[in-house]
Amino acid sequence: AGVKSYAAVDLGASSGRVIVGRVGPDSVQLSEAHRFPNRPVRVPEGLRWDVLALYGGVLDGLRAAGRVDSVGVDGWAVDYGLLDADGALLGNPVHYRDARTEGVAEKVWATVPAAELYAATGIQYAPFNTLYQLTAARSTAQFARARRVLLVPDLLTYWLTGEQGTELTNASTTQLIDPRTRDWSYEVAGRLGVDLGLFAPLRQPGDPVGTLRPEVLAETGLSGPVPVTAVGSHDTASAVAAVPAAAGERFAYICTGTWSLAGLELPAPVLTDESRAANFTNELGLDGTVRYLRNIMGLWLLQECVRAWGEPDLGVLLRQAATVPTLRSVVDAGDGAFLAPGRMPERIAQACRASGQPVPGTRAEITRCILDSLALAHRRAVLAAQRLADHPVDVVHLVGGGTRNALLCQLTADACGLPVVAGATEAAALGNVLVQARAHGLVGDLAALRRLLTRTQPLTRYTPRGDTGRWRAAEDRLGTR
Ligand code: ADP
Ligand code: LRH
Repeated sequence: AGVKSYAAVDLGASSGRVIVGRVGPDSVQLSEAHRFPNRPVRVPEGLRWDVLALYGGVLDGLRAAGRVDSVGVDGWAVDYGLLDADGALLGNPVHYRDARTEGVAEKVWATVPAAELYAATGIQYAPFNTLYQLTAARSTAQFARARRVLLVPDLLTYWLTGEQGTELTNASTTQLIDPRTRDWSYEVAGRLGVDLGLFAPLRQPGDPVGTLRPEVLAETGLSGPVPVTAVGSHDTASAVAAVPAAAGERFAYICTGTWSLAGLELPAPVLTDESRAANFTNELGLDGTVRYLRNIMGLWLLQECVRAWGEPDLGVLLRQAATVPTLRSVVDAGDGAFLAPGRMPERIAQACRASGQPVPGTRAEITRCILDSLALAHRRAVLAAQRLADHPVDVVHLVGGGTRNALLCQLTADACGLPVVAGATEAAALGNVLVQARAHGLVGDLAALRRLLTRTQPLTRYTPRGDTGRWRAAEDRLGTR
């Protein structure tokens, strides 16, 4: 009794999924209705998302999910589709790993210096921030016809409901939002000639969006009305909402999937120049919180190697990697040089050679190098965030697909010298579901939501082993300390 069902559409860079969450006063249960690959496609004009295939996957997922009380959509950040005056999509959304933004930031900084941009938006430099993508797009014929910009989760929400909006947590990744006012940065947009009228009005997680269109009901076999609710539509915002932190716990989090997003939840942004130099970002979270974090290349490094090797079994690979000695060689997993797809094993070997370390030869050695490097980057980010925000922590929460990698969890505990609590694996979907449940009156504030998680979610604890001195020495080897 009192149990309701919510469908979370969660679009990750490596797969999309529709997950049904059943939420009661003292229970949360997730079940996967459908998972589908998210395969970018390279066409002559560059790297594109196959957004129609993703939408097809969403419809299949809703059909498999069956009757639900509401639907919410989250996905990866920064990317968008352009609509013409009729509301029709103008071409496939450009992938954030596409090369079109090379050298664009420097042009933007000639008008608004990087330091001013950071002070105004709190967003770290990444070549793919929406601001730089829009700047790169400006001279194209496609952009000339564009009347609307919809971020990817907002685009799918539009197709499901016919309603257009710009959800705030994901809007913060455009680098056009002021994290203090949590509204558009009219000044930055004005100075850079960005037409904010291209964006649909802002909406907040928990806002009602509308209902599934009749055509969507017909295609999925659902009977209406089915409400659609805005969630933290940035997948990382939803994932951080689902960090199972205990009341009063001083915690850092790391969302480990295609990316590792490592940092803190803060009540206010940190906009100092030191923070900018350390490349920390201030993305917006639920209920007035700030996600103060650093982007680390993440399991992308491993995904790309596995792809290059013809998709060998991941479990076997990780077991072999566990037998390779720790910290033989490490690369800087924060290095933007690893952003583009292709030839990853060679690029990793080359980085080890260039820094005078043993060159990993076997697949197991390369895998181990990646996991050690990720753990080391996690350590750097967790230490730096505490210092820059003057916010000490006692525990690190790991969430996302990487929690299924026990070696990575243990190495992260070892490197940070802190206990690691791993879970939930599908954190973004969980946060998505719980924000919908909350909008429908089933859960209280963020703290209540997390209390529910600590009581109901399976968590695994990792205790740090040995001496963090070895990890400090590895940082020195890389020159990244
Ligand atoms: P995203 O949301 O960015 O698509 P996920 O959070 O789904 O990413 O995480 C995907 C990653 O999780 C994969 O790259 C892989 O390294 C890891 N992973 C998935 N399944 C397993 C598994 N069975 N064992 C170890 N690692 C896994
Ligand atoms: C993770 C993520 C991350 C962004 C990146 C583009 O899926 O949303 O938070 O920085 O994709």
